[in-house]
Amino acid sequence: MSSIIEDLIARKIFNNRGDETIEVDVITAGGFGRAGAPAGKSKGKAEVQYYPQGGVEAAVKKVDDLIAPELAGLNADFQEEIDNTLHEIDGTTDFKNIGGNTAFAISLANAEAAANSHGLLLFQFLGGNAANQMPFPLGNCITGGAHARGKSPAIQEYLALPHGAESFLEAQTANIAIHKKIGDALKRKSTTFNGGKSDEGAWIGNVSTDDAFDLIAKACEEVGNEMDFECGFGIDVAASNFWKPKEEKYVYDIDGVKRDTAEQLEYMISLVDKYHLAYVEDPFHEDDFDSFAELTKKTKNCLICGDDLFTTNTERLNNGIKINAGNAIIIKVNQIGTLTDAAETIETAQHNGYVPVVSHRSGDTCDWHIAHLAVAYKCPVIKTGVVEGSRIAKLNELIRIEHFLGNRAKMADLNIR
Ligand code: 2PG
Ligand code: MG
Repeated sequence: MSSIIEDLIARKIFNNRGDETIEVDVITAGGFGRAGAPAGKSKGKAEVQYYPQGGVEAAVKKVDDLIAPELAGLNADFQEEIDNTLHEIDGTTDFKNIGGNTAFAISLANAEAAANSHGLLLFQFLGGNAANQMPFPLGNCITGGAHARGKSPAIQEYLALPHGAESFLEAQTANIAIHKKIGDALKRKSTTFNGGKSDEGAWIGNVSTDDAFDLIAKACEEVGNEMDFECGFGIDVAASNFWKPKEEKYVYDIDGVKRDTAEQLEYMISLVDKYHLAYVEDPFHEDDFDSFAELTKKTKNCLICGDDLFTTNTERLNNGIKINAGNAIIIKVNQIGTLTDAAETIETAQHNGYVPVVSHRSGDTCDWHIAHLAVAYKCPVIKTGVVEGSRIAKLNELIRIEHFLGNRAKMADLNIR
């Protein structure tokens, strides 16, 4: 039995922000897996707790003293059993005791160890022979909000989505060209632009919200013409971060504008119309399911995606499904803790016609597992930046998967034309 777990080894490493994070190795009789946990900066309040009291060091100790002895002897092939055991050891609903990031690292390392024990790549092990569909890369080009320092748009991310591409490599090539063009345009536009980028590798420009829209719209159009396929784009508004509950207004500081809920809805509709947006994430604060439903009803050919709204949580997703709040969901495994939980959310989404968008975190490592999850679980979109080491690790892994699949690889169906 080559998948029997022999040991778990945990350590403290660092993410791209220089913050401490946990990495876990799972060693089976015939294989090995390793995963490092990411971290969000604009977090949803319904996310699980990342670490127990005492932080990463306490988490490492819990793996050594508590979790490794429990998991040793179990079969890594049975992911659900491993993940259920993590829930049992923790005993809370939000991984307060062992930490959601501890669970994440163990869960992903376990899946990889199982795959490796069978001599398979992770996407093959999880998705079987049917896993041959490549996701479209949704790549952050201009940043604002909680991801920028200094003056910048309130909207957190302006994201390229080259949905006319015929291969992943072609799509990522387009995103790189769009990102480069925007950098050049920012340099021409502003004498104070110094090439600064966010943790995710997106440009930080001291530009108005409208200017940022015009910059990405123009770059996408030019690259679309050059490459001869459609390059759309969208936004992650991350609206919880600039919703002021006392005033009940969304505050767009850089533009000197405040919008109440009705005005925010009208504004989002006008943006979708004006720029033919293909994607809008978190346009309202994380508890406003009703406005999500309104926007979904009033727009066409656009993914209305919940991130902080759903936090990869099946229960929250089901609340949304009841009233058609959104038609897409961000999947961040560390929002919920384990692979089994995230897979259940993906299944619920797909069953109800929601598009699952697998995503990185702004604080991340060179861990590449989400590339495999996107292919294994047939997620049509992956949101993982355009450039920067932690992003490139995942994007290049997708290029490798596509290469490995050869002529069996095909792009996902994404009907947002
Ligand atoms: C988001 C993410 C990733 P964070 O809001 O979608 O871009 O940011 O990881 O900071 O939550
Ligand atoms: Mg988001």
